[in-house]
Amino acid sequence: MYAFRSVEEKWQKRWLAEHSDKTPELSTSKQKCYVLEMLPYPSGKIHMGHVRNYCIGDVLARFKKAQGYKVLHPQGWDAFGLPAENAAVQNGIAPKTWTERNIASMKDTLLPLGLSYDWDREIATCSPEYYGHEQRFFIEMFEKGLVYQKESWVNWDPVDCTVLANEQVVDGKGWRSGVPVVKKLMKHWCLRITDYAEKLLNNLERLREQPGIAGWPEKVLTMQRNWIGKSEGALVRFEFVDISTVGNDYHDQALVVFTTRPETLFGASFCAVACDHPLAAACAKRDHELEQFIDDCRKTPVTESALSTAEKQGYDTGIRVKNPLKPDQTLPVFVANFVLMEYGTGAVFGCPAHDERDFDFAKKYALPITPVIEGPTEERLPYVATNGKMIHSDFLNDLAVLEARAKACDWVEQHGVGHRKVTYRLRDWAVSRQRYWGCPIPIICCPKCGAVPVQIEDLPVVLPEDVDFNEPGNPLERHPSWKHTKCPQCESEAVRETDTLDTFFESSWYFLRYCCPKDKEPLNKEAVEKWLPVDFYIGGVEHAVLHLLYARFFTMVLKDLGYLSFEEPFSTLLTQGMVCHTSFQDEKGQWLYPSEVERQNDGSYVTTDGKHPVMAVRSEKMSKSKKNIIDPEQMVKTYGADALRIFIMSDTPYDKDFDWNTEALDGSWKYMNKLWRLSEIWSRAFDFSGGVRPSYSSAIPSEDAPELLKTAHRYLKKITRALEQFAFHKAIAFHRELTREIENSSLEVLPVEVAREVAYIWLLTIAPFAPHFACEAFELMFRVDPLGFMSSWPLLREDLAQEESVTIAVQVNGKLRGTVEATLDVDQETVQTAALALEGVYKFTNGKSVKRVIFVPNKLLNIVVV
Ligand code: ANZ
Ligand code: ZN
Repeated sequence: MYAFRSVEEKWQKRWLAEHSDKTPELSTSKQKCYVLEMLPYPSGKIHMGHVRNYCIGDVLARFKKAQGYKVLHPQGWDAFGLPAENAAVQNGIAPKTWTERNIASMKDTLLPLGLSYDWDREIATCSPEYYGHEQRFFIEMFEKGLVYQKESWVNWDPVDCTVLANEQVVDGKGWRSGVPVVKKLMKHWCLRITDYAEKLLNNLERLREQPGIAGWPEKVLTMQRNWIGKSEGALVRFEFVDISTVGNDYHDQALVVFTTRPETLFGASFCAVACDHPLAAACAKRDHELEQFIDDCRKTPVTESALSTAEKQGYDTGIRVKNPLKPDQTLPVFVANFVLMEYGTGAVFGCPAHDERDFDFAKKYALPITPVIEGPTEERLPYVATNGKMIHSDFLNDLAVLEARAKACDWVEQHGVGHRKVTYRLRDWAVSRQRYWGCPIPIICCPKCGAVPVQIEDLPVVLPEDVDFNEPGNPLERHPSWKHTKCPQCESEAVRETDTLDTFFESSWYFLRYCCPKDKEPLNKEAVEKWLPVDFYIGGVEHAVLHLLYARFFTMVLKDLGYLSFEEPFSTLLTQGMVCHTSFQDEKGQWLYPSEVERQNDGSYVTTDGKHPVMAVRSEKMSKSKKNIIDPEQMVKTYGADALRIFIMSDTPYDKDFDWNTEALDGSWKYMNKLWRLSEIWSRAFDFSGGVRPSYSSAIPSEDAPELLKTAHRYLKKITRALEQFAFHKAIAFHRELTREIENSSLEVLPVEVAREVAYIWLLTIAPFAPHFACEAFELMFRVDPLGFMSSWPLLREDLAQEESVTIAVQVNGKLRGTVEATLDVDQETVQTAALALEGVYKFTNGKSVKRVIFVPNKLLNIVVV
């Protein structure tokens, strides 16, 4: 039996003691490879999702290192955040102590996995040595006008007592607390991410796949694009019919709306403003009922997705405006709950015939519905498509929609009633949190000078440790001395800002700090320029907009502040799928841990004491609440790290959801045993002491090469290609095939030189997945210290790797039209693609539709067309 416990411990000790994973010096950025997994929040325990994430990163890091790249592969802790504070409230442990304890225990479960991190570069974002630098960035952004303070309605989480970014509101509920969010007026600090909207959008093009760079998944690019939400349209002025009805509290002669459909102006039948619009506020002063209506609106959720499903509500202010294109038409102005203050101008005109929402609204409030686009006759209203020609629209009549749009824009511009305008859905980033366990915002509020940044030499503004959590709210507010200080400008008594930064601030630049984790300066430009961009960034798709957009924005800002010279921090993004497991419930609907459940012969489940039936509910993402979790620590103890690593990378492509199955893990454990047995047999059969690296049998011409040598090179080629395409599951499947071939070959006839080469390939191709085993077996077979050899990849002899080839006849409707050369056992898809590209075949299939394809493996492909 393979003694994985002692083997894994032995090599982990040596790797640590000898700093095997120390980052090499980089003289140029040639042949560098920066592999990074998203840094974890130190919740206390590693879960299987982490394991999957880190295994992907580790296999890539080890593979690239073996290929001769200089690899940076760091790890750290996203250590600020609410749970630490909650623990302080519930258990009386100081957030710092709680966090440090969790980091220590998580590291204890990470180390046994044999991950090749350079721990010398470890970062914990809650240490002043880290966050002091971001306070400096904050000040520099403040000085550049990228930071401002604003009073506005915010999303307030009543349980966590904190402001949430729009992104942190999911279906109208706080992303952590899960309770409905309310609106609250508050002063807070914002970052002008909207200044970078255009660049954030345009650069997405560069993140697409390019030769040699896999790029970002299309779905993530789309999510970012939608999040930025660029809309091209126009601002249009609607003059008030009677300015005296508006009163003195509103200072414009007109209501300005944003529209993407100015061509529909002739179909306008009302205008509407958001409940926070100044016009609404002005009217509410004189109209108590409206005031009540506005109050009710504020209680309803503020996100767009929540609004799109909420019942449309409006209140007629009594104010009338003129349609600029049709001056005798007057339109009522409503306050409506579906208009967002933060988008466009917070005011719209409604065209019910061509917009769902406006249509519903018009029906409800009995407003006219005038079609201005003639769609296909069978189309009913509202007709939202844009094909068709304009009707009932004066000078726009008979034009196509897009032509009419341009003409309407020209018209409003020429008549001084509006102009073209681009709007973004993206909002500025509200970074203030009324929380203790975060990076203090380095601002001092002076009664004379206002908000004044802390002097750079006074940084870091250190979070005090002597705080109490016996009352709700922010303990920094109540601290007896911390916030009292002097104004750096006029020396008056002043107070510190007690808000701390959103924790996304820390994760927006940590990947840069890994290049120079101990530097006195925030960033060492030379080091950062050499290592960045991150070549492979690996994490969950749940970060597609939040973290990844902020990190891109931060990089652009740091470029503009002179810290670096590139804009995009991550070249290739790998988003891993979730780790799922069956969830179990007993008769009473209580969730049960998999360890409390036993499977019976007939496939049904009972509790382990056999007394109660159990229902297997479904396979879903492992989560504490459903108890469908498997503890990685336990799995490593029972099966070993290598078996777990191989298992979690097997069968399922890395970006697809993975179904946990402990029996299959047992299969990986058996594979480890098989590998070990084979190593022992070989070490007895051959004496490789004459040298380690194979001489690459240059002496053996390919005709004379033994079959097993050819097989080994064939698999080396396949495994290398699979790894390069992140098809980790295929790489493992190929290795299993290679092992089978080796088992089935007779050792007596194998010359030692050939055996050496086969063994070398066999061990090194599994090493990224099972590094402990690879070291142990290498030592056993080659009788040398393996450490130096683990960072090498076997040299491929192309001539030996040639697959046996076949000629496949290609027919169209049964007539021979060409042939395709391919490797033995090639799949149908490959042949078909090649066949359809043949000129002789194209001639007979072009313009026809393929009815059926008949494929006889290794022989024939017949395409039937009509
Ligand atoms: C008139 C119109 C007629 C519109 C029509 C649509 C269809 P996107 O494309 O998502 O940018 N709008 C503008 N500001 C708004 C706000 N603050 N809150 C809610 N809705 C707002 O959407 C732009 C359209 O959304 C604009 O074009 C406006 O309605 C509405 F047949 O103007 B439209
Ligand atoms: Zn002052």
